[in-house]
Amino acid sequence: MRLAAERFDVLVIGAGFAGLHALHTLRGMGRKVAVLDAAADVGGVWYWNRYPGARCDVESLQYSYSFDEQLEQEWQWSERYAAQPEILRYIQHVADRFDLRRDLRLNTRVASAVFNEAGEFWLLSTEDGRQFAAPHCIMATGALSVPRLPDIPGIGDFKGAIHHTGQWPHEGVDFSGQRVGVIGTGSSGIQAIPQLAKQAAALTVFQRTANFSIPAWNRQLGDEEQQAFKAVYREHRARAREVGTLYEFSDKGAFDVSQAEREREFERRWNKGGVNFVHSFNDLSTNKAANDTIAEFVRARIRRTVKDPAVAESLCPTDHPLGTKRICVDTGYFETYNLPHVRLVDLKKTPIDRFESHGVKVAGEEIALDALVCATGYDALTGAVMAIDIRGRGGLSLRDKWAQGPRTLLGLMTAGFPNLFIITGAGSPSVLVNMIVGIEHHVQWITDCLDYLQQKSISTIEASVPAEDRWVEHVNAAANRTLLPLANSWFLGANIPGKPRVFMPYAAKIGIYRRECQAVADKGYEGFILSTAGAPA
Ligand code: NA7
Repeated sequence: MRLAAERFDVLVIGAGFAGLHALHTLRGMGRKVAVLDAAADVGGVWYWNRYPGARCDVESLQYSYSFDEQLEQEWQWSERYAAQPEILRYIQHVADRFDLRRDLRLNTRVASAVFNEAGEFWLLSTEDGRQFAAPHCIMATGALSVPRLPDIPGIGDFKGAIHHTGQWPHEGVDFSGQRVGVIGTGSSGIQAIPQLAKQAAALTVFQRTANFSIPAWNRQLGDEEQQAFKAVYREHRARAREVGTLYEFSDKGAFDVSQAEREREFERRWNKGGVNFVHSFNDLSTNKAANDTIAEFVRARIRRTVKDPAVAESLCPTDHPLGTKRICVDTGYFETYNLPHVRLVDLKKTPIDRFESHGVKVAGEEIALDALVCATGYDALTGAVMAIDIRGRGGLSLRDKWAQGPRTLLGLMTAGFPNLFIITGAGSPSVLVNMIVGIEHHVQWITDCLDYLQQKSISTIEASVPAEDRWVEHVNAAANRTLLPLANSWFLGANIPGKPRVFMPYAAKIGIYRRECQAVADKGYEGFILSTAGAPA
């Protein structure tokens, strides 16, 4: 059979942290790889998310690759939490340092991926009509990479500029003198709002759900502090493989201590800043009464910070336990509402009637706007995988298979789709842990697996249905042991109308998950069907 397609050993879709690491590792194994990405450069979400204030909420020294000790030592981070331009520079540096660019196919959007059963290869077709073929395909498409615009009546009539935080113009946007509206108060909105308020003449925030946010207390990273961390980088990395991000984990429950002691602990951690706050006690994510204590601490902080009591009340989250929507980390978010030109519209009290050509109508009032920022989030975890028309055995469509929610084995593969691997997808810890730790683990597992297949002359590997069913149940059970399913969050797909409500990430510690993945591999990929060329699966 003659193929017009370019042929490779492995195709990787996505040139973010996951795709580049997969390329580097596979190249080291002597595989011929191409990495396809719709963007014009590497970086994944860090390529697209250029909104003012975009910053990682995992500390820089941890939000970085661990696979190369020299890279780890030589790269200098400037801040405790790196801003988007610095993270993008880092990943561009990695691409250059390891000469990865020659295997990238940028400006290449994959439209379909079809498994050819007779030839046992994946055939990828791009939107501009090119084709690529390889026996193995890795989805490094990101968990938060398909932006979602709100479907609000009349929004198409609005004549001002509309910008989604996840598709920000590369040249930046000057809002000076403008009346700006922001929809969305998740991580992106909470980071962008204080920055937008610095420029806009008037800023109106349209809030559907009030969110918990912890101050970052971001600062410059001193040389000494950085060197001290780097001196024991191996120990830090080993620990991160167990726990994801290095927080101060408590061995006490919230009610093991007196109320005064509890408050002191919250206070101490609040003053240090960041997500560490959420780990003040070991039962905050499982015991609602314990969670109420930390939630009330944050609400008291909001009331203390925001001068207008009615605005403060609207900003106090009351409809979900703290941490059940992704916790936000901010710089001056709540303080922004004390500025005279910043207004909060609480959509729970006054919903948007409709957009009009020059603004928006809310409970009969017209609010004039020159520009609108949509910080309205993503079709999380499954969006990017399902954006591609993926066909497995017998022409089975992944979109059909996942119509009632994603089904995977270990988050890494899905039954009926041989040799198709997913990095940090649904059914793996994914967005619940430091993404780079998750990515490095998945790349290791997948590349070890490819090595094994080659050694044993196995041509296809795929999840078996019973093992997949057991894993889906296991993932559900893990979520149900926590408070996580209590919020209408994107973890559950609740932000997308019509998306089935299934808790998608695996809520166990990454150390536990790693051992589960390793045990499967050690038992010759138990739960997977392995077959040799031509043999029926
Ligand atoms: P998120 O966390 O999904 O936040 C989106 C926000 O937009 C959230 O406040 C939503 O309210 C709001 N939203 C979405 N649609 C609407 C409509 N139609 N009307 C009003 N408000 C709406 O996305 P982010 O980009 O902030 O963060 C995503 C992750 O990226 C973040 O956790 C980091 O990991 C990086 P809702 O809560 O659904 O009521």
